Amino acid sequence: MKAFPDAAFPEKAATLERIREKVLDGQRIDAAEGLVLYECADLSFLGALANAVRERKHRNHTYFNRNFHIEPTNLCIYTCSFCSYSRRIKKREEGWELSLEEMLDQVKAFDGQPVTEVHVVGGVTPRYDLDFYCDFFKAVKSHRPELHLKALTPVEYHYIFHKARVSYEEGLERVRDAGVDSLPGGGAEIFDEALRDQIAGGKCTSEQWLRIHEIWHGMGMRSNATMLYGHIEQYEHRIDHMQRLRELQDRTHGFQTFIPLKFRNKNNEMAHIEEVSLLDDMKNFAVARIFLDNFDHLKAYWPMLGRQYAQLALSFGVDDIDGTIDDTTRIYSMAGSEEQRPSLQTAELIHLIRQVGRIPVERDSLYHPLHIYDGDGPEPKTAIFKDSFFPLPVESASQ
Ligand code: V47
Ligand code: SF4
Repeated sequence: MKAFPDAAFPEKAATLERIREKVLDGQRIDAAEGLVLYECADLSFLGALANAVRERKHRNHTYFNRNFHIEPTNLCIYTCSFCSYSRRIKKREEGWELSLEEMLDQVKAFDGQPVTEVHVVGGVTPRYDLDFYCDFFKAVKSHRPELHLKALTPVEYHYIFHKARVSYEEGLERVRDAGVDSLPGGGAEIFDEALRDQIAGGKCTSEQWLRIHEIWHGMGMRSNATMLYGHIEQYEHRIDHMQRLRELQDRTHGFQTFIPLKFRNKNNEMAHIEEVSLLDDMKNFAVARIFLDNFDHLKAYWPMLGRQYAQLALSFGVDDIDGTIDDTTRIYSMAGSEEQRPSLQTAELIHLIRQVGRIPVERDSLYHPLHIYDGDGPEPKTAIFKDSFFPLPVESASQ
């Protein structure tokens, strides 16, 4: 990646100073300035600026939740070259494809445990259609109505709506009525059309991904957004990706959190591409925090990054490290993550956050605080009253 030429040092310093003043003043930076941050700013500058933005929004609070995943199948009609998880339909014997009852059994396995969210994501297979998923969502809700259902990405929705010959609007209304509470951020990969074709050809386009989220937000619903980075893209593609998200967020305000996902290179067709360094990961979090001024939250997904790197990310703009997971996802262990059986007890998550001087806040899936662990002990200290159930105010959350 290009570095700023030495001869231009005074110009570089002046540009960075201008960006710093803008950001501290609460002004938005543009795409060219975002690129300058990637290309020229050193890590200490980025960390300090991103942390200032993060602390303005959330002070010292750091969010986590209690969740688990269901991955209904790893069979997939698509062949994304970064994917270590999917098995082609042709190699059916190497994959799994759960029945509705088996999926429901996975939900029931958490009966009596204080989880608040189930995240459903997997491959795209002809066996699962709109009716199948709606029946599953209804079954989950009738079994455990309060469990937040964060389910399926525009990749799956585009496919099942097309097959059912319904519009995005009608399809999304049907899944909402069946019980889906929010959409996870997956399937975004990288929006640049040429690159997307190269690494994720055939699945929903960038425009379709954004359109499905826009319609969902228009229904008053919330979703997340991801970006797969550290493969064949350049910094300008990352900025382009975040700019498209920022523009949509200006119109809808429906995204809750941005989750950069580091490309992991084991067991996939892109295994020859070296993974980016930890420094690039931290730089990426920081630039995202500074650039995406209209996103409330920035998440470091610890099963992908590893728990110590997730801790470090809390100094580079991150305010959320996702959840307990309980060893229910395979996507990252199959791609080479150090976290081979990702699972953390609530006490461990609290310890991870406290160890780096932050205050753990257990949240629900819409970022309402459930418990604030602002004492020293294992129990929450500040009580949250259910009848004043509101998110900690952004930009002025109290410590
Ligand atoms: O879209 C697949 C990524 C995503 C690899 O919304 C890979 O809270 C890196 O979106 N290296 C699915 N990444 C997971 C996802 C997600 C995860 C956690 C939280 C949320 C949320 C969403 O996983 C895919 C793809 O971008 N992925 N293979 C790989 N080898
Ligand atoms: Fe299928 Fe998703 Fe893997 Fe692509 S990333 S091959 S859509 S499971």
